[in-house]
Amino acid sequence: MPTEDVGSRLSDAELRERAIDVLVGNHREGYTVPAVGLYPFQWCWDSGPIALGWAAAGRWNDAWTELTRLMSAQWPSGMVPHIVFWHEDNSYFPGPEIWATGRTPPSSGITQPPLPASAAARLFAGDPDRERAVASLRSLWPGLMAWLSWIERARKGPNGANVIVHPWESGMDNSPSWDQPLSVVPEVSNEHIERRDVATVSEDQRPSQREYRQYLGIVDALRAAGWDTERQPADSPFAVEDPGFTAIAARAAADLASVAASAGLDGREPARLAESMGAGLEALWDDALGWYRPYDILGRCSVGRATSTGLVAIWAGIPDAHTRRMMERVDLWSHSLPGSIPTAQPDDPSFDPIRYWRGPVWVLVNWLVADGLLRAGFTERAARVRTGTRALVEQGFSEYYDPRNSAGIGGQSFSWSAALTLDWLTNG
Ligand code: 9WN
Repeated sequence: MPTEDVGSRLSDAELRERAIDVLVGNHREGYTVPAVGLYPFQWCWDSGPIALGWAAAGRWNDAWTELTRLMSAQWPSGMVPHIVFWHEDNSYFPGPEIWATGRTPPSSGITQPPLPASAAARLFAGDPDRERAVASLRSLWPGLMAWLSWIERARKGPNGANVIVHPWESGMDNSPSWDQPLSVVPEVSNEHIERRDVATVSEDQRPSQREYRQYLGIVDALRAAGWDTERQPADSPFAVEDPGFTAIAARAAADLASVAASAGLDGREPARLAESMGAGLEALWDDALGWYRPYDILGRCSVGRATSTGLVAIWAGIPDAHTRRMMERVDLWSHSLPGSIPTAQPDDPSFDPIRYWRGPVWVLVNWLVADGLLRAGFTERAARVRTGTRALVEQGFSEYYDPRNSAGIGGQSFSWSAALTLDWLTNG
């Protein structure tokens, strides 16, 4: 992200200062909220990028603490919840009383992609204090491994890819990829739901009311089944093998395997998991479409078109031919949509340039794709994604951006947009 990029208005130092201000503003005791007001708790996969942001800011203790705090909410099965309700705050719905998981600390009862495991490996490799690095990784290791083993054990689908039991588990909540499996999900039984998100963000940028009622319908079903994290794919009316989740799990396992030996740990089990999850991911490749597609277990078919959940497979390390085919399609999109990578296919009827995961550009998706491209040697393409992302974040660290005009929309002062900018500014 060099300063001389065409269209750059802010210097690296100014951008850096602004990004640190966002993280500082969102920092709580030992963890960082994604956005004040909109998301007032600790979110699972957000903690990964946020930890990298603290490290890039030179605040290594905060970086490690972000991860240890999250992992301290892990369930006995190994599942790491997608939200940890560290304190009371009624500005978010559904809160702990709806989840009613009976856990201390109160948490949701579903997970999110295990990006924090990759963050732990990155912190370990970069921390200048080697003693702290070894001690921190060694103390996180059993929990991280238990999480990945639980994913392999309790969330392996018929194709060998990883199963999500709620769209929230993908992190890409209202992606058009979930439309078909969600179409048969019953809505929540009670009449009234108290959405708070629309108090902060315009309704046309958020999931629809019907989707929300179905999200809560799934929560109802899982709660009624007693939050048994060993059998959620059977308990949920929504069970889908997700390429994005699988890619992040496979890369997490590979990242842990790659640092194990230097911390005196055994890398054989994470290496085995990486191979198994990577094979599951490849099983989701759709050669006719030229994209990775989710598989709906209940409907017994592949679903969705070209969306971000298939594209982030690049982060895992995939065959070059698959990367090339997906990026050729992305190139076509960028003729009409200059604001970098939209999260859904622009010529699909489901595309909506401002509605959350149905079109807008997200910094995390760009970061995952750019990193995967760089590691696979697609240097020029990776640089293009970064340059496009810089132009966006210079306007402010929004939750997402309209790909037609690059306007920052959704929540503002959003943690991972700031954190990943810091990571790019610091680590190139
Ligand atoms: C539900 C916190 C989270 C992200 C998700 C994003 C959004 C929550 C919501 O915010 O989801 O988990 O209430 O919409 O979709 O990726 O982790 O930033």
